[in-house]
This record gives sequence, structure tokens and C-alpha cells, in this order.
Amino acid sequence: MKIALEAEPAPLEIDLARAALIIIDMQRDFLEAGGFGEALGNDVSRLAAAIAPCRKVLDAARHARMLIIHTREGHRPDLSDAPRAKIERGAPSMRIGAPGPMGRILVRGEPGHDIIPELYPAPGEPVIDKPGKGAFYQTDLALLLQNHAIETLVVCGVTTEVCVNTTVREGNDRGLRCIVLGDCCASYFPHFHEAGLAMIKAQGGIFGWVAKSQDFLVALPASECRQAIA
Ligand code: C5J
Repeated sequence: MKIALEAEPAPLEIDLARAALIIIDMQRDFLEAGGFGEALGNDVSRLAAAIAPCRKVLDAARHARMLIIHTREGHRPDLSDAPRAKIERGAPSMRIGAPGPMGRILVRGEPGHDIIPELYPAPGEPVIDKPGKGAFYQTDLALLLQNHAIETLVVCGVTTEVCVNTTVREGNDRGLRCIVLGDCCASYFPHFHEAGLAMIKAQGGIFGWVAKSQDFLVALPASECRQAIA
């Protein structure tokens, strides 16, 4: 089923059977006090605004039977997949792997690494564990999308200018149509959020499209949409 979506720089049509919702890094480590985001000196409360719109989009996408993918940034407990250049940034007590109130910072399996309860993956929804900022880097995301014949990504998550932007750029270079729902994304820096969205939709949509979650919700059919690919 095809839907028409209001977006910038221009409206577009999406084939829902070939579209996936991807929710980037809505992890306790980024959104809650005591995690990686706060260790880097950020005000994590700035990300909270994205939770409620993300939840509405997640519920609607589940109802419409879209493919839904969640990602988490983090590393193996022995940090063997974390480049030294990434670990060595910041004060030693606040670095990746250091103990914190939610377990070791940005380490897989620790409470802080997990997705916030409001957006917790349902059984069967793939979770991509990624060692980098982009969701394609050193993951099987491309294979998963290929096997589902996905050509459009609807993107939500945090942070706008870091992991959302990196993933959109990676997806765009792989031939995917990437539509970012602006109000379902957030940054510790409001001006970076705005700039991150502006960069995506500038120059005729150089990396993709930016839309409002409300316009996506209105466009979605209430009934099941995911069909077998002919
Ligand atoms: C950051 C992310 N900001 N998920 N990660 O380090 O954007």
C-alpha cells in the first residue's frame, strides 16, 4: 500500500510494504541521568521531548504492521570492539566501560545500555547492536533490509546530529529513501538538532526528507499494511 506524506523539501509517496521504521539509540545511557550522555557533560533532559511522539509513531507502525527496527550503541564487555580513540575521550571515571549508576557506561548487557521502557522493543522486533554512530557500520542492518526488500527508512531517535544523521547519510549512500521525523528526534544542543534536520533536507533533500510525526500518523492506514512482496 502506498501513502502520500507531507515532507520537506517536498511531499513524497511511500510504499509501506517496503518501508521500515528505525528507532535510533533510545537508550537509558543517552536519555537518563547517570549514563553516557551525562558523563559527556550533557543535560539529558533535553532528549525527553522525543519520547512521546516516538511512542505514538511506534504504536501506529506496530498497528500498521510495518517492519520496526531498534538500534543501540554500545560495546562488548571486554571493549574489544571499541577503538582506543573512542574510549580515551573524557575523564577516566566517565569513559566507556567505567562503572556508573546504570552499570558500565555504554557496555552491552548493562542496564544503561538498554532501551528506555517507554519504547521497549516488542518480541520479534530486530535490535541492531552497533559499535559506531551509524547503524550500518559493522552491523547486519543492510542484510536485514535487503531481505525485507526495504527501500524507505522512517527514522526517529537520538541524537539528531550524531547517530541519526550518520545513519541517514549511510542509508542515503546505500540507495535508501530516508525520512526523518523531526519531532521524534532530539539533541543535547537545540541548535544542532535544527542544523541536523536542515542539513538532511537542504539542496533538494541531499540526504533525505524531514517530516512531522503528525503528518506520518495521519498518512498511515489504520489497518494492516504489510503485505507479501510480489
Ligand atoms: C552519541 C548517539 N551522541 N546515539 N550517540 O554519542 O547519537
